[in-house]
Amino acid sequence: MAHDENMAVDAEEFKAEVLSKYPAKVAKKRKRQIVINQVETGEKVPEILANSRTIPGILTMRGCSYAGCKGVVLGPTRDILQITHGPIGCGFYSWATRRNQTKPETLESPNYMTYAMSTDLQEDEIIFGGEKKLKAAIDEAVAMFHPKAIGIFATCPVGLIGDDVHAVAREMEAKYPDINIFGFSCEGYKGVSQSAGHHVANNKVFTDVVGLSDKAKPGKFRFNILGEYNIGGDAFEIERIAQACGLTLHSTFSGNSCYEEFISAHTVDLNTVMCHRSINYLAEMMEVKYGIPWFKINFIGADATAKSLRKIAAFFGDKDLIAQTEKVIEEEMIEVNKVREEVKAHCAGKTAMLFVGGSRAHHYQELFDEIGMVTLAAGYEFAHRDDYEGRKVLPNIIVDADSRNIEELTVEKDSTRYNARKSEAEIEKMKADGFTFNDYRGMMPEMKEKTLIIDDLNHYETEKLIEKYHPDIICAGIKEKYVVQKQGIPLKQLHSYDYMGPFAGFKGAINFYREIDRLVHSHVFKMTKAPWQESPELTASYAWTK
Ligand code: CFM
Repeated sequence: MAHDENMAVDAEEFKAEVLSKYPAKVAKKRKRQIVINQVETGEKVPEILANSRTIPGILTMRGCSYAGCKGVVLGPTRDILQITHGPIGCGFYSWATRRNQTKPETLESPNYMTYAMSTDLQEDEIIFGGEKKLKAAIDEAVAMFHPKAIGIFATCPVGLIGDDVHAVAREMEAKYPDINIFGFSCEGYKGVSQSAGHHVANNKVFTDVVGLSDKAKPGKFRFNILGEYNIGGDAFEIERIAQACGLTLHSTFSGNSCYEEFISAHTVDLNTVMCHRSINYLAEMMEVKYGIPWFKINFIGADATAKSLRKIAAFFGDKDLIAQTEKVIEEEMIEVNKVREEVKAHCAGKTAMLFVGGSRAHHYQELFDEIGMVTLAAGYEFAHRDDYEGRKVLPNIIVDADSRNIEELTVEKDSTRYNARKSEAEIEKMKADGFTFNDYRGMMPEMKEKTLIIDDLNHYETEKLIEKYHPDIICAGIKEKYVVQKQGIPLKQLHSYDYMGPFAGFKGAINFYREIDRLVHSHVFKMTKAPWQESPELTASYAWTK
């Protein structure tokens, strides 16, 4: 269906119809989570209810706090040995499914990402306590690998039975003084989604890891990328581009990363933030303690990549760096433009919907834009209001009990190592010239009027969206994939990228254009028929009536 027809489906009508099927209390809450976009002067957009508890009984797309901490923020680090303290399922299902990749320096360099390490808690430990088993697991891990660092991740039952992962970490660190051992209180039930786990992870990495070594990597223009997790090789492509421009990427949190890079990450002159949701805390805390400025960048989309590179070069303000950056962009864009035009000719006017995590539902709209496709609806699973409406709403966000559950650290200037990378006068001058720091505009100001923005989408609403709008493609995750495809619409996983990648940077954009071209022109999805559609055999009723 062409996008004009799609747009003709009235968003208000859609919303009213969906809400009419809910019980009154549920409808009252969902009403604030389903918003019709409108952008007024000063990028003012409607308020959305976000980061609040999922209503019981609704099939949410969300994950848990443990997933956000262990799976997301720490998971992609290859040489922090990570032990899941909990039942085996938690460790197993967070093992390699996200497709985050890594490249150890040598064949002998440690890489624990290929292992799923867990204390495999059983009923016995649930009753009598699991700390002994955790200590034994650490002994075993040290005997086998002698790692530089060990992270312990608490799961739901560990919190419920009261095992103290921090006390165990302290005790085992005393036993093995050359190993940095730290625990994360990321019990799955903390907060309302994986977002809580991001915060827990940020806090611990900040207090127990960053700042332990002042050994800086050599280089003139040294920076970190926070919130890039090397799914499908994204970080490799970004590293390639950064190097070509003449930048020194000190550490990425945490795609293709290692412990040594984390402990000295405070030695750089700039923090750039890719996924604002998962790691803005670390950027803020590093600025307060060490004086490192930060701003938001985005390497999803070729134009966004070019814009981000230009901003980084402008920050350092070096003539040669700026010239080299322009040269790289010019060279890379030749192939990008060629493929873009070719794909755009087939895809322009087609429609997409994106419902992903806490940043990709926004970032990937850039890529669709570049090939002329229209985003009809989008939403995050677990982002906060600032990711939708922009950081300008931060002072107005009400902190509820679920968020208060997560520790908010009080951070102060480091007495010896604080060093403002730019003077206040320099920063003010840059701002006057239009440069922004500590920024994120959010998703809504960049979306079209009347598009639907839906927080914490569920299965029922997904089916309704398909029925009403017939999008040409939906981007979401594995839990949605087959429900959508069985209805004849292709679904691209934007968490794991299915079996592909990279999608970041210039080469990634080319990969994405081609993949979307293939998907929206494949008829196979429309040919699938569920068996009961062709020969209904069984009918059932929940109630016996005479
Ligand atoms: Fe950030 Fe992510 Fe995302 Fe995220 Fe995630 Fe992910 Fe995601 Mo899946 S850190 S918020 S918790 S960009 S795992 S790499 S794809 S939901 S949109």
